[in-house]
Amino acid sequence: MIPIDDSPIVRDGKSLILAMDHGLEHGPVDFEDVPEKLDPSTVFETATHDAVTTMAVQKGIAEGYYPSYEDDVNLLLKLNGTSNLWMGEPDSAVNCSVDYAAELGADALGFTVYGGSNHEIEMVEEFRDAQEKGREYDLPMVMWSYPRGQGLKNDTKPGTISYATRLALELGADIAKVKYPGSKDAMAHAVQCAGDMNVVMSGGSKTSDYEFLSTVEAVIDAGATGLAVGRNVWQREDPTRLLDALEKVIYEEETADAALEQ
Ligand code: FBP
Repeated sequence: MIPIDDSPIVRDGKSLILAMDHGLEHGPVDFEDVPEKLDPSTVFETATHDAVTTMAVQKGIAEGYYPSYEDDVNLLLKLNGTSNLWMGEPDSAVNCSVDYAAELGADALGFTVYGGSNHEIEMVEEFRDAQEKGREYDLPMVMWSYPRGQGLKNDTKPGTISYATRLALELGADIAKVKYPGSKDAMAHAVQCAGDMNVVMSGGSKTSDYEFLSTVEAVIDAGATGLAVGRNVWQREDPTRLLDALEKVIYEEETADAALEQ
């Protein structure tokens, strides 16, 4: 872990990572109700909101679209990814080098590790190479720490998520991105297991404004430092309204009720 409070992807100790790697991870299905969002520029526009500290994309999207937004958006380059077409044990192909991420203007790196998968050993070795190379560029490393595979059917049990944050700390991540373990207490334990490392919650599939903001409120109360969110923002008709509310809940630590009233 390196000090990241001065990193552009951190604002007042918190982060809101806008994720848009779903076209690879899930396929076009996530865009069925919002076909206009198939154009990555529309999501880069959303990422210019002050609440967003960085946008997470894969290499191809960065190459094609980031040059138009480099003055207004901080780039988090996701170095590995898998499509939903892959039917094997959870794994994630490294598709971008750290050198190339830096060349594209990355402010941070992202890497998925599926702890518990049959491929855990190789994934951790690949993470090692990326993490150590990232240090040469002073680029913070965000680990998508997602235990899954083999016997791990429920990947959001409290013990699993606490293990996910601890695993990220031990392997040298600077921010762990984990799923919500179902309660504020369970999230607080996961945060405790991460020591001084930042922990952010992964957004998940779209829910109502109130339900989502209430979960974010609980996560911030639990000591987490923000969110990495995709669908709950850009699948909305008005992402700006939700980002206005998220800004209040995350950075001003307001309640979901208060944030929605304004
Ligand atoms: P969402 O907020 O839409 O869940 O996005 C966060 C994210 O981690 C994306 O970066 C990624 O594409 C997706 O979730 C992967 O989720 P899963 O592997 O659970 O399908």
